[in-house]
Amino acid sequence: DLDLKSQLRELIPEQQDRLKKLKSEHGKVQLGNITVDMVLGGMRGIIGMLWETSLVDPEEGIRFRGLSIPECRKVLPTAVEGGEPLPEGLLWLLLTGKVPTKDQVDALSKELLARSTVPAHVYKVIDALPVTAHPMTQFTAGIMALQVESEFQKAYGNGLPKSKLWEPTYEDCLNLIARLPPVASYVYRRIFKDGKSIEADDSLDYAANLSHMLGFDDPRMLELMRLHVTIHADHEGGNISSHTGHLVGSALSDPYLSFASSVNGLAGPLHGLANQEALLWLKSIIQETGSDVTTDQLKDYVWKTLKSGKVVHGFGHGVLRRTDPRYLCQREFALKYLPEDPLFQLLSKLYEVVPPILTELGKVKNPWPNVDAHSGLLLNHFGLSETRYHTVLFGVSRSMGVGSQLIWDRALGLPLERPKSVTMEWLENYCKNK
Ligand code: FAM
Repeated sequence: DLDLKSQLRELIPEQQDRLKKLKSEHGKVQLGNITVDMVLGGMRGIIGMLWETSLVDPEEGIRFRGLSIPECRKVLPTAVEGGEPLPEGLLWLLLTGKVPTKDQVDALSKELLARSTVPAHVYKVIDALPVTAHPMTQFTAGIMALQVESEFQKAYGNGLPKSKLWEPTYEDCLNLIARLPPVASYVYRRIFKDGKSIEADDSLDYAANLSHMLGFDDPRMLELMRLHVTIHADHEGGNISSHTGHLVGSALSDPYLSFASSVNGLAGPLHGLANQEALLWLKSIIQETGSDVTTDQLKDYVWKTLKSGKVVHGFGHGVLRRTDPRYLCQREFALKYLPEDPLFQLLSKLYEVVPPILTELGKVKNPWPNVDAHSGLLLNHFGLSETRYHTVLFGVSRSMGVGSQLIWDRALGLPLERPKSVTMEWLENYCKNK
């Protein structure tokens, strides 16, 4: 069957039963102890959320519905033989837990294209901002403007029963995912290309069209965009953008409101904006030292960065304890398509230099590089050199992860999220009595 929504309709009842059984049979099973450190430490390590679409293992990294990144690159349908996966295939996998056929992926590409018309007022909202506004600000403004067409909000207002809320959530999420490439490319062309937008090409898949509308038609760039949109889609539920989308959605805010919140979280430098910061940092090294930088010069530069109170963006992680497989697959891509690129060569040297220094600091739990160390230089290589724009593309991709889980949140009838907070006084008194 080529229709994603009817596949979901079949899957949902069995997953609802599974959740009911889990609750009734194991609801009282303990999942570990919460320490004061965890409460003071940004809830690190507290299991507190159901997230069906992906799971991060600290050593192996992300698995989308059980499949690692190398596995996804093997089994998901591609546009080019032996090439990068089509992100539509990942979306199908996230939603159904099943690897789609090429025909199913092609049908979904067409469906997304058919849903991609952006109402004119959205562009007016973006145009009302100064062209100097950060691309992420222009992007979220566009998402908020898309919200006007939310089917969820209408259906909720009309009293649609809770058990059916997943349907307008599905409609909103697919429309949102479909409309982000034109909105994102509008922002890019408005800021950097004198506002001359490019129409979608009906013959192209989702990521290729995104690249095309940005103004990049090199087949290698189309492959890069397919890889980029695939690997940035989801990273289990606790990262800031995914968690925020899920949290806001739990108030039954519609998917546009929920996802706009995700994107605002993504715009923080410790999260998605790290890709911008990481590339600016690489460029600053070349500017100061030239491209023939020695290992000692690099070590000095890293220490200088740390001593000035900054973090080394693109390194470290809240959950991962090894090199991010999203970094590694981008490294593979670079070795295949741009081994001579000076920024890539610089990053390869930093891959040797930074981890021992971060380890020497003594407090960094993971000294290895994450996804954001690598993504910017790849885009830069093919001409998308406007670093401040890069996080917008992360945002386009993240809509697939946040959207898939939002659909399941409503299908499973997950409740309002409301963890308990306490004051220092409360903790002091509690610990005194222990
Ligand atoms: N450079 C310098 N210091 C670092 C560091 C880095 N790359 N990574 C961690 N630390 C410090 C951290 O600031 C903290 O110091 P204080 O106790 O003085 O505040 C200490 O080491 C312990 O931190 P941690 O437990 O190892 O990490 P957290 O779980 O608190 O934070 C990150 C995780 C990602 C925020 C952190 O590693 C970081 O700031 N990295 C640089 C920014 C970055 O690349 N973010 C992108 C993460 C990503 F994959 C994504 O979300 N897209």
